[in-house]
Amino acid sequence: MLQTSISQQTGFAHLSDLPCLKLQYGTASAVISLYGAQVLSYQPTAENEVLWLSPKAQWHNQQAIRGGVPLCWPWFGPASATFNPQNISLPNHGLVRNKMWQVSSQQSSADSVSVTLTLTVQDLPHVQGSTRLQLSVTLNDSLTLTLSCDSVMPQQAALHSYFTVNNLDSALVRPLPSSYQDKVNDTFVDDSSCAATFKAETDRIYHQSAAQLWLEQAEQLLSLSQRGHDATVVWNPWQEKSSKMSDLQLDSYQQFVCVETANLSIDNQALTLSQQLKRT
Ligand code: TA6
Repeated sequence: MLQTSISQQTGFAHLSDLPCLKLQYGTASAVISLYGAQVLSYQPTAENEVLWLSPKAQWHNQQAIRGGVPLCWPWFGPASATFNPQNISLPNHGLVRNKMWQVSSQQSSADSVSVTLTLTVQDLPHVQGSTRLQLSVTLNDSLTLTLSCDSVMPQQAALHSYFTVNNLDSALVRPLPSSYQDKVNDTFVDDSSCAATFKAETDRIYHQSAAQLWLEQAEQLLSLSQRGHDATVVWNPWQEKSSKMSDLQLDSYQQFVCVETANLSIDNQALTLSQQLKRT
């Protein structure tokens, strides 16, 4: 009989006082921090970690945890005027990475284990009243994260996933569109390779990306399926940026790449954004 469980645990890695949930489905496991509703670990089999957590990640003082799958909502990057009509000081990547979420439901079956976390936000800078955001996480032979908000309003979102890489030089993300927005050089680039490699600071938005992507490395392949997106963001800070980030070590850039499932439209819309991860 397949062993399945959902259990509360205090602490993960060096974050020893962090309230978490642990999901187990046979040999697969995942750990989710209630702070930020942030998946911090996904192991399809024991000791086979898919996600990357900075050894210098912190969760006190309202800091967002560096690693796992941070949730960016209701805006991505700096808040544009749509989200900041009063032009006040607002954090990068929205308001929910440093909030304590509630567990609203959980279920275990022979098919999967899943949990739903919920956060109610009062008075967003651009929308008065209360808005409810949900993250559902389902574990079986893959891990699926779904971020949803039923409110029809301007909202962006991203599942800002940090993936462990064993050899950055061989890491490759494809298939990607043949052009991208280069945020490092503030320009648009045509790239017939339709792939992202990591040879320098990389910060790219690929608009209208495909539903099925692959993160390829020398000896392993990760399937990344996405739904409800209109873009994929690919990021690696490289050495200089890493050196300026207090929650990264100098060599951290060599250990991860971010491949982010995003919805960057600012139209009035409800949100359902999913990323499914599977080692193949
Ligand atoms: O997704 C890429 C990016 O927008 C980069 O520009 C960089 O800012 C990164 O996210 C990390 O942002 P954070 O606010 O988590 O430091």
